[in-house]
Amino acid sequence: MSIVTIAREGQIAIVTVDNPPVNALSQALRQGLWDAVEALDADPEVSAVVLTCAGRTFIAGADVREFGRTPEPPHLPDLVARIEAARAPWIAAIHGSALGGGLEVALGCRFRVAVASASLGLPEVTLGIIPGASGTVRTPRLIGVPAAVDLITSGKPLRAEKALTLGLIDAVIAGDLTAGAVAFATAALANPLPEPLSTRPLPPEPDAFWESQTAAVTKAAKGNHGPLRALEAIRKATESSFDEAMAFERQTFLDLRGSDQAAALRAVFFAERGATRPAHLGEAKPVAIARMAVIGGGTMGAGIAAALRDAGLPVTLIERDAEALARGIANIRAIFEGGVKRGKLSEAQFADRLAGVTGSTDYASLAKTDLVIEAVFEDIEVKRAVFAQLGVACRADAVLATNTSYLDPRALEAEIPNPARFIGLHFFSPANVMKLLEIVPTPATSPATLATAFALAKQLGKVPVAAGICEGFIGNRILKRYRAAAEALLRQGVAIAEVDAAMRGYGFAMGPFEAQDMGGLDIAYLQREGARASGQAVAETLGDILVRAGRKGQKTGGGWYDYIPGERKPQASEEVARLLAAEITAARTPALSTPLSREAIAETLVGEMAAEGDQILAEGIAHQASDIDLVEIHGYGFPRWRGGPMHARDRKLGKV
Ligand code: 3H9
Repeated sequence: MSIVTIAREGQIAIVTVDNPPVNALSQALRQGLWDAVEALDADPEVSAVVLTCAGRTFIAGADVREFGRTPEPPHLPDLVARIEAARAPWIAAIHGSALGGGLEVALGCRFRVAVASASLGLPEVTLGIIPGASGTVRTPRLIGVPAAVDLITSGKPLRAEKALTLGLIDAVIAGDLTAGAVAFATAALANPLPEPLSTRPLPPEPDAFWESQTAAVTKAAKGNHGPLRALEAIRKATESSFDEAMAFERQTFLDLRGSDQAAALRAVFFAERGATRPAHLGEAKPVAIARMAVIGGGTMGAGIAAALRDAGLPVTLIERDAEALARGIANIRAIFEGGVKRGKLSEAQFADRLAGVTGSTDYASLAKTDLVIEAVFEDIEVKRAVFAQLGVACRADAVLATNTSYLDPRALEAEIPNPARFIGLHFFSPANVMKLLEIVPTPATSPATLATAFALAKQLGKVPVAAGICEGFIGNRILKRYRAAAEALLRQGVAIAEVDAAMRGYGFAMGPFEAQDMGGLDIAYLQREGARASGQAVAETLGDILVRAGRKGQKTGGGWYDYIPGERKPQASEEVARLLAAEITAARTPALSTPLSREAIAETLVGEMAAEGDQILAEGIAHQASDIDLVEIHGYGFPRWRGGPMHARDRKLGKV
């Protein structure tokens, strides 16, 4: 069947695109649409054309899989211009998403209508590029420069109502979209047609506008170069002719398409889409989950409960006594209150979130629960006791999960009958915000339980990654190596602040030492001490010296840095220099003969992360390199536009 078909309703032609899964603008689709314009132009009976799409969405954009190849005609900018120049006006009828090239096709149409649930946007900057088919040139002519700047440089889609307010669409259609669009077209034909966007004027903005926008966009982009280049293209559109602006946009688009950032962001795009249904799941089907419970209402448990409620799942919180339960419920409430304060939740949504939380101190209340997530104190005996109780209280087929970040989950499954339904679900704090979910099956975990964990992740909007069992799973194991490598640099004479500045320069929000100061040095210290107490040989770290001197981070007024009370700005610490002097000058590691550049520091540390990743892959702890990249990006603040440590290293080596 053809991917573009034409039907007629009186004088109105209906062009339907059917190119699953998301009607992306492959060469074949561009050609199909081009041919449709030509055919309809040649038909004098046609007075308007409704462009609609089959399946779950309108055109979701250019076909990203074609970005690695030489572009083939008809090129998208030409197609958009061809639609705009068509003899009879085209009307885009939008459902699902009109994104990137999809919205640009709609901008070539004389009118745009959409159902209320539709979203419209130009997300190109999230792929390291800019709109390449007139997005930066036609959009400001339609909705004005400030709104176009917001839409294009943020890459965030808008819902139909907002799009209507801005003038991006002409009507929101209730009921059947095609019928509504045909009715809209019939009514529109009774009036003079609006001018095509390419011939509408676009007055320039003052320099001060561009200066303030440049500052704001640079700050928000955090190293991603797409938004700033998009801003330049929009400015060009206001200061030169339509054709000159189109040429500038096209050139910028083509330059960026082959850039390292675009390659990285594309790799992450596909890795994320593959993550929710990885090949290793095979044909296994998830079990249905309706009733959920969380054990433990501390920071982690409350965050998990909030994440479940955000996804609309009812949750029971279990605590050991009434007082702890009240604290746990208060923790959950505080998360939702924060949502209201930041304008993310309405009062009604707040009430609904809380209404779906039930508290109990009695495990017997879990008799009908389908999935339980344990999030109590990270102590094997405490957790064992919880699973012993869950084993008695829950149905034999209820999925039982632990949120442990370091402990061996096999030690916990021994407590329950039928360990096939046991699994590790490692959330990251704050669990209602962080996207990463490490899913840790044991050898006993059944395929259905594993599939259920992935289905839950999708429902929660998380990025799931399967991890094998080892200390720290994927993420914390790499973190340990990263921190050790950062300490090794200090021993070679690199300054603490220099390492942090290098990693900020690379794109992290914080360097390894300032991040430890914020989170507290004592957690990792206690883990090392625990391992030492159990007879393991754990090397002494520089962090151990600081914790023993009472320097646990910001909360104790100092860690790797000093802090002025009430402030978060790190200050170089003479005490730290004194405490570490002996270690650093002990010349266990030869000092560097020439200082390392910040680029070299970052490359060293990212190389160490990737080397640990190689080891993790070799041991079968991760299924694929892109999973490791997703862990780092979504759990540890690795800059997305670098693609993760594995991608960044491989790109440097010319392998990807
Ligand atoms: C652009 O348009 C540039 C132009 O300005 C200039 C050109 C000159 N291409 O996300 P899902 C696949 S840049 C190819 O799970 P959902 C995806 O890999 C583009 N494939 O579905 C997956 O494949 P598989 C601007 C694509 O319902 C399947 O479709 N557009 C593309 O949760 C389902 O995807 C964007 O950035 C694509 N463009 O969400 C939009 N998009 O099944 C990107 C998706 O084999 N797309 N696939 O794994 C999205 O945001 C979401 O896919 C969407 C649907 C919201 C549309």
